[in-house]
Amino acid sequence: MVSCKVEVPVVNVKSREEFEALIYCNRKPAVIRGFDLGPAPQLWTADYLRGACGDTPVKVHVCPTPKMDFISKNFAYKTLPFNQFVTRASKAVQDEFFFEKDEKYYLRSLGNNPRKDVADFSQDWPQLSKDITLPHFFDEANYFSSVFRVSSAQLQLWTHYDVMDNLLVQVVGKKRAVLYAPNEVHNLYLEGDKSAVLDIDNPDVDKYPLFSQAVAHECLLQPGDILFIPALWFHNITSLEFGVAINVFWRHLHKGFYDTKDPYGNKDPLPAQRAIQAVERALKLLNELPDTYKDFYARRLVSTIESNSYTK
Ligand SMILES: O=C(O)CCC(=O)C(=O)O
Repeated sequence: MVSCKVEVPVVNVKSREEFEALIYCNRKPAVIRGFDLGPAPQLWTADYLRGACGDTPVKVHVCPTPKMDFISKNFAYKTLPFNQFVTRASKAVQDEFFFEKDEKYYLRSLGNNPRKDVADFSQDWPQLSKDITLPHFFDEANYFSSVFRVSSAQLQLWTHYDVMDNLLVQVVGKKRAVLYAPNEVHNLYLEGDKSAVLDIDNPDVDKYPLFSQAVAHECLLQPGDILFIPALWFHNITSLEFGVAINVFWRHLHKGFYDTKDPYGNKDPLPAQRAIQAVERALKLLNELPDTYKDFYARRLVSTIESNSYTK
């Protein structure tokens, strides 16, 4: 089976009203082009970033290979002064390194107290936030977080979903984004919120035979572009160049559905968490039975779920 690709549409949007009418109502990814972000895309060179933020310590992911994997955790967290981190992330070969000369670096900003606080770009990075107008195409009461991301060229972030709507504002550098619709979940070999298929362009077909059936929605983000990633859409992101981005997350569901202890904003809605736990308990119970019974009742459960109207 040859995998199928769809291009993510590029839409000219300048206001919340246009976003709602042309994009949000479809609940599908779209690239927004033409929104005025202010001077940041021109201003934020590596030099400027170093000068503006100095040696503030930042905790970053350091990965010996370009494909960063949260399942096998093939990276380490290291703390570096921001200016040194930017120097390393903006070049391909390092003089000083942790693992390999061509290791990759990635910053995903956290709140002041990473266990409790969510990332808020304008509060946490005031030296930079004056340079950019972020799109707030939603009611302020639903705002959740804004995350600052800086990446080495070639770094590829594992395929995952988030539970909130998200505008990924690509400020510096080109980026490739590949997205899969929520109803592809059975083709993606999930472990939690992450797909086990790391190499999406050259997947191991023996291990992941269904993966090629997943329709990939693909786009190439230019500096200044904004990608709308609806909640539950899987995304795999590759920085093609040294990249700086900010994403803005907001709640799409009623506040009461979200886990209040979730500084990253990626915990499943509370009813879904309970449903997942109930299935895990059911599987443990089936383990008490001999294999043939276990197999029969597991299939019966699958057939109950499949015959349920939700999955139609
Ligand atoms: O662009 C990136 O570095 C990652 C974006 C991402 O994973 C997200 O928006 O959830």
